Amino acid sequence: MDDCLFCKIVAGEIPATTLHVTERTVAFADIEPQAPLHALVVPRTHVPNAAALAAAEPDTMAELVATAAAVATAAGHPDDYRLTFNTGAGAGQTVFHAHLHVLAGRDFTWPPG
Ligand code: DGP
Repeated sequence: MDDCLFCKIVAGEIPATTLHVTERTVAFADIEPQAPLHALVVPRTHVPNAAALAAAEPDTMAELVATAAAVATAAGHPDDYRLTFNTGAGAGQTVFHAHLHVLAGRDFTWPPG
């Protein structure tokens, strides 16, 4: 998609700190980290949110979660990390290309803010 920030990162047109790549996913460091590890895992194809990804490409959704686990493990957090999909502006989604937040390296509270 021409005007999508994360499509441009996937294409290498906007720089990002890449952490892990697979056939269908790219993981890179979040520009506004909320934890010592804060990565975003995105599908290479443009879909607006997690539900759309699960409907269109269920295998890619599974790969997204596997990539998130690999990123957390590589950062030294194989057992304790938080995965988050913000879906919709009211839930805090600001970039409308599906992305999985991977957060680790500090204690987390529940419920989230
Ligand atoms: P969300 O609010 O769930 O849509 O998350 C979007 C995330 O994207 C947010 O944590 C900040 C991050 N972000 C925004 N712009 C950029 C950017 O240009 N580069 C990187 N690496 N992350 C970005």
